[in-house]
Amino acid sequence: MTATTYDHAAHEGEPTGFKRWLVTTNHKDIGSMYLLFSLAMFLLGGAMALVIRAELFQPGLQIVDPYFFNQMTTMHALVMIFGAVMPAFTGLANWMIPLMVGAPDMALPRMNNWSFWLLPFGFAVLLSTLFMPGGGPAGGWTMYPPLMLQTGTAFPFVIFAIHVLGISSIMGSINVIATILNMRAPGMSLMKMPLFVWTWLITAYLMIAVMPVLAGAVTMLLTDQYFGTTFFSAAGGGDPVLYQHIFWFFGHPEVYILILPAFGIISTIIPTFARKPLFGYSSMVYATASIAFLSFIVWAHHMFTVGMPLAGELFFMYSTMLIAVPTGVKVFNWVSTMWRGAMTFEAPMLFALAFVFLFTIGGFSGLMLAIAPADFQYHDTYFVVAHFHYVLVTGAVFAILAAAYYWMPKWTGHMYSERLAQWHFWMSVIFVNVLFFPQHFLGLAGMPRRIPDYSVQFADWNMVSSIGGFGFGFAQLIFVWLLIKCIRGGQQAEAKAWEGASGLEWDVPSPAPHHTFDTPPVVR
Ligand code: HEM
Ligand SMILES: [Cu+2]
Repeated sequence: MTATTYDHAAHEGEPTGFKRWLVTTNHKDIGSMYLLFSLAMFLLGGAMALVIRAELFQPGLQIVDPYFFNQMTTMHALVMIFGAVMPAFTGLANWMIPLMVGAPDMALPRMNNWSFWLLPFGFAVLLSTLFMPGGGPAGGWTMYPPLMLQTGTAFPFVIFAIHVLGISSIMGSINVIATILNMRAPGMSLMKMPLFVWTWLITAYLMIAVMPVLAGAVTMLLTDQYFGTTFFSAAGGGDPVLYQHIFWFFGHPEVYILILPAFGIISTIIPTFARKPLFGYSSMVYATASIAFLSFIVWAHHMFTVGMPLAGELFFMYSTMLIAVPTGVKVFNWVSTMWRGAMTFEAPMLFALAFVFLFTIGGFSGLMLAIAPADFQYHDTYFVVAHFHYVLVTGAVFAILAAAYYWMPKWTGHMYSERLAQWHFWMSVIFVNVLFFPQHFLGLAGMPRRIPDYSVQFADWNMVSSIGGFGFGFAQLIFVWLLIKCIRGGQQAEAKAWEGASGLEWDVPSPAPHHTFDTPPVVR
């Protein structure tokens, strides 16, 4: 290695304009790109959801052709999962993990650049399929055969896009693990790491374990379609249920990939605004690890109705219920942290509190779905849709919004407008319940999911749900407006923007300079 002197402030000779962003290896630049990309995908996926809710406003077929409706349900899920929630977490990881562990950057900065830039490419391919002959994929985000094999020209492009997105996730995860394990400041032992770092470490291992399984599943679809294999075709000795097993062996850990970093965020924010240290730090770490382990042995709760042997139904039912134990530990710890705390209710705390209440509702409906005989009733109804939107929207998305408010002063150097943020929160929390709570009733009454038309007895709650959908969508525009305002100016943020905050990220100025911790801080 040669020693180089490097002018940190001026960046002489470095590209400017678009090229600067194209070639950047700085974790803060890359973090910002991930976050903005995620916001763009959140708005696009939201627009797709509004197409769905507009069509479902009334019974009958009014606005879109049913085939396009199916493309919207499929693409909405793929865009939200792979484009909005996962990149938002990776953006937060990029920005915050080096700051939280006292590292100058991510361990593998060039790979970091590559992980990000694969994303817009993968999504360009995926979204372009909507304009291909036969349209985009329409068989649901789970891509079950034989239905998925009816996709037109789009078929191989969708599979290629999934591979690209998977590679991006795996590279991002390798980077997170390498950074956490090798770049911690002296004194920062594993059990002193902030919980956001812990939850991400565990998430990264989950991702490396299961993204290849998804890649395998979709590659088998590809060879079934074009190369004469019959993995999933009974006519050739295969079995379509095999696909479901492989997909959900990926799919269930995936839903925890979408929630564990959120747990880390909530465990960071609640202590700050309750002005008390987190209750039960080490039990939080062990609970996260237990959830990650259990997530590998519950997958068939998504397929209780395929005709498994009774022993299988029981195994997957009880193992799924077991997840409620570590999850309960977490909720208990969050509540105990607040107990007798000196709480204030700025936007990050409001979103975190809403998370604790509403994510728990999603956990309870999950437990209902885990009861195998009951799931025969609920499976593939709107009850499932209500369940996963509580855990994903009021869970994952609310945590991401909480994190955005919490660290926005660190990113931009300005305090956001608390007045707009309160509007955003209250509009969001009201409308999101108007949107998703009635879907429980629809599901229990038997309304199937993924349909463009429905029987008239479902009309009232669908209308309510659609009104909630448009309200929630509109509320997010407040956030966009607030964000633009905060980037452009506003009250100067202090290094430690929140009175009760702790952690190394609050030791560096706001906005965080381009390079931080060139000399590692020492953690006692
Ligand atoms: C408290 C723990 C949880 C339990 C017991 C649970 C249980 C279940 C069960 C049994 C199903 C299958 C329902 C059916 O199709 O009939 C399901 C579906 C689903 N869950 Fe959960 N769940 C839990 C937490 C979560 C979390 C944390 C997430 C994501 C952040 C999540 C996301 C989903 C999704 C996306 C589906 C639907 C997948 C699909 O069919 O498209 N769940 N859950
Ligand atoms: Cu699951």
